[in-house]
Amino acid sequence: MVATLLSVLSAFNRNTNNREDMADSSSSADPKAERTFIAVKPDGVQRGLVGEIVKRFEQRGYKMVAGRMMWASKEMLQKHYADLSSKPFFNGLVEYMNSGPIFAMVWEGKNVVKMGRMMLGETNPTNSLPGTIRGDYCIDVGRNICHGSDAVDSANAEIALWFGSDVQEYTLASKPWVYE
Ligand code: DAT
Ligand code: MG
Repeated sequence: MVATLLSVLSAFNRNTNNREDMADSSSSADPKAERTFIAVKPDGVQRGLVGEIVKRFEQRGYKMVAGRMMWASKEMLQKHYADLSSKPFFNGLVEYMNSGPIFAMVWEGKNVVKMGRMMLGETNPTNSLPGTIRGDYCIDVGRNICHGSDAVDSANAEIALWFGSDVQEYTLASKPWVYE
């Protein structure tokens, strides 16, 4: 009985601990492997909404391939928001984003850039429908609790800026139950 249990356990370890077994070899050519950069902003972190935002992406079926609490420097944030540098709200935006730690993530899955934006809601929470993250949890545009990349190219640039290549390649056990 004990021997049987041990052999089952060791087979389980072989199957779950081998990184090559877990790697998704098809990922680079796979449309399901699109990635986006999502961040819970300092107000979202302070308001205890990290878990809620993670939960929504997990529940949808997306796969988190990177996630880290970071307190970004102003230089980093100026790079991240470089295309907004001429806007009157730019300095305030950088101050706000630098006011505390953020929870930065990379999520992977089919159409995740576009779907991630839909899940976040509109930039101005006033225009965000209930059911979206911003529509459910915030009011002012300058406290809109989350960031999501707006296109595949910007997503790839943001992932490189925030995580470099420190992104995990693995297959989620639920994959065949999420994708047909
Ligand atoms: P998004 O975050 O939806 O991609 P964005 O890239 O245009 O929107 O702007 C980045 C952030 O800057 C946004 O999340 C909140 C802030 N912001 C945008 N427009 C603003 C405005 N008119 N006044 C104040 N802050 C603004
Ligand atoms: Mg944007």
